[in-house]
Amino acid sequence: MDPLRHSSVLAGFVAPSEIIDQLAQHGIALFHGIGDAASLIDLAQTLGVVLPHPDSDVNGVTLISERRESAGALGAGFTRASLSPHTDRADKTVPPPVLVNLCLVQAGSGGESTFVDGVAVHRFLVDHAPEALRALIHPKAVAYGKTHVYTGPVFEPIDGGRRLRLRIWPRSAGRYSREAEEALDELQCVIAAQTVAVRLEAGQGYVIDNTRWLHGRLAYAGERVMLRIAVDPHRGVLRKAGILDTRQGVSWR
Ligand SMILES: O=C(O)CCC(=O)C(=O)O
Ligand SMILES: [Fe+2]
Repeated sequence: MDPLRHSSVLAGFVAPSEIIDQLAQHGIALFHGIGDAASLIDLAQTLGVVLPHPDSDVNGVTLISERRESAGALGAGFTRASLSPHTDRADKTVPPPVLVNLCLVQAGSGGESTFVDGVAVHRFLVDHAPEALRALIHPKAVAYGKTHVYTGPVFEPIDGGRRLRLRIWPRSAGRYSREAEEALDELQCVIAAQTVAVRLEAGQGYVIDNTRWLHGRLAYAGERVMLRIAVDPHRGVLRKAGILDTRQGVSWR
């Protein structure tokens, strides 16, 4: 699928009141008009229940800026390096269904946010690399995590195959089956081809269905501050936006 298919949704920033409709159509919404953490919390609470995160403050807000110089084993979180498109907390039994990210300070150069529609990646693999997809859908395709290890598929078809749950982490953070390892080159090519970069300015941000869309950022120079809140959406929002109802492990449909 042509990544430009999403160019309209990824080119336009909507008001916070329009986010749920955008999510319903695309599984992603870029927004503008949020100036601080308190307003971001308000927005997150209209969408659902704020989820705690090991890196967040007591309100569930994680401040993303340069905290260390070099990338650790898990990639480039909290550095100025690029972060490849990924699923947040892919090692969890239930990764956060929705992410709300706001740009507070944009870098002088670089720092663009990157997005990849997992549905488009999946469709491409179905059409052009079915064997790679088979390996990635296998119940033992990948193991992520150190203490609570997730072992399972990278692409998880659910709801009778009509919906997908993605779990994609930086390559070095997973241990893969031999077949899945072989499929990763193909997967990374497709992800690269489908990646769209968007420069957010202060006060702009995005809401994504973390089970469908991958997100990342390009490397940057200078100061840059993002805020992130993970959300378990209210049922009404799930229904309207078509996001997976992870509380039951299946979608609402
Ligand atoms: O810096 C960003 O824009 C996103 C960071 C991110 O996705 C993460 O740390 O998981
Ligand atoms: Fe992330």
